[in-house]
Amino acid sequence: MTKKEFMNEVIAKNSNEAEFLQAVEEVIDSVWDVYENNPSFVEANIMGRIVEPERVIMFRVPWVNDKGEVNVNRGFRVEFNSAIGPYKGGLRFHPSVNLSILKFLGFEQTFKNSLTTLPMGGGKGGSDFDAKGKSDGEIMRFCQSFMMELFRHIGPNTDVPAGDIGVGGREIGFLFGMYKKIRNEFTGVLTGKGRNWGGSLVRPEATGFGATYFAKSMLATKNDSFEGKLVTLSGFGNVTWGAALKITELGGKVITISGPDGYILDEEGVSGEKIEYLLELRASNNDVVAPYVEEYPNAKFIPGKRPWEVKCDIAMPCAIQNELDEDDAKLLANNGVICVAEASNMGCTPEAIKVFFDAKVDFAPGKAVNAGGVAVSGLEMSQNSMRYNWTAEEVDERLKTIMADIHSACVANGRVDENFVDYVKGANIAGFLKVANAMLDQGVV
Ligand code: 2IT
Repeated sequence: MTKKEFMNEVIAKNSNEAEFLQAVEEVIDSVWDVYENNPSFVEANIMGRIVEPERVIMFRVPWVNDKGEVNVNRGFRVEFNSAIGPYKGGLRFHPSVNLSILKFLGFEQTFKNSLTTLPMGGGKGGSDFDAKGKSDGEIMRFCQSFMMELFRHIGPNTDVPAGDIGVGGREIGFLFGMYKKIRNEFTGVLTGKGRNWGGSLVRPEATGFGATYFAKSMLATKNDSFEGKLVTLSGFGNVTWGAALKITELGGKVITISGPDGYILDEEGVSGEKIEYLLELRASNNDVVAPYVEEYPNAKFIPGKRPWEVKCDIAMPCAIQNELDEDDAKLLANNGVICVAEASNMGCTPEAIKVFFDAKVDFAPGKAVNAGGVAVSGLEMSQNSMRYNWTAEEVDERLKTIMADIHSACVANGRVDENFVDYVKGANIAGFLKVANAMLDQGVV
């Protein structure tokens, strides 16, 4: 079967799942040669099996709002691949959530988790629940109802969810409390827990810190660094927060953040207390960044636009899939960007990635750049198993080593020439090989 024939079959089977097909196509493009040149992979139909989730669970989530009205949302858990460890991946609560989005995320997670070097399979879940304008009590009742079904499908050796968009420390607390009550078990069934009840130090910062360490390695291949660089970030949640902290520490200046309402341009730099203010913005449950300029009047709010029109040296999308398209990529390239490190999952469209590739701008994909989040989730699982906590320094050192190893794996599998690395290809091949070989060892399951 040719690559094209294979892809056509996947399209026919999943024709209404645009995001999932986008994620599959990227991986197939990168790994097909490696796959075809390994007859045992082809004989075991690894590719046919790897694009099919092992299990998809979809369920009703009923809950009562503060007015006493009965609401219903849709809940999901996509258990994509358990070849190298228990299913592992976040829960996303966002009105855009559907099966296509969770399948793309679960598929990506499988290769990302493989890259971390830790024993974790791939999964993803969530709900189309919209937290905007909801009270804490409503969020708690929703999380409890969600767990009343999810609990029967997960466990510390089976499937270990964590947070993603719309699911942070507060939601993990409500979910964990209900799991513990139903099972009568205190286990490491979720990661991203609070530090007093089994959480790992540095987990909140891990995705943003890890993405910055990865970008630092990309820059280092050109004997460059963050020192004195202008950096544009999108988003204003957990990933943006962690990235802003670490970039500022490394001497870079973060000049933008963004929300669904537009972006903030702060030429003085989003630093110091302004970074902590992001947490306040997020906690307000309004999903807007405009209030930043009321707090810091020297900054500008540009409504309805994305931050990629701002001239910068380094750009790091930190919000959501397909948040940076072909036109955005052209603006960045024409403005002289040298490095684009995707911290969101599939933040750039395929057309945008092609623009970076053609302009020889260093670009690395989310599954490599943002793997620090799930890596520290893996370290949280290790600490829970040991019934022991590492210090922040110990966790951060391990995170640095993991991100450096992922960067090396991308370079080893993606080097094009002396001056250019195809990080997309490198990440996909390195992530794929480990999972494919494990599937081969375990027979047709
Ligand atoms: O996209 C991701 O890697 C996450 N949302 C984190 C998953 C995890 O299990 O920590």
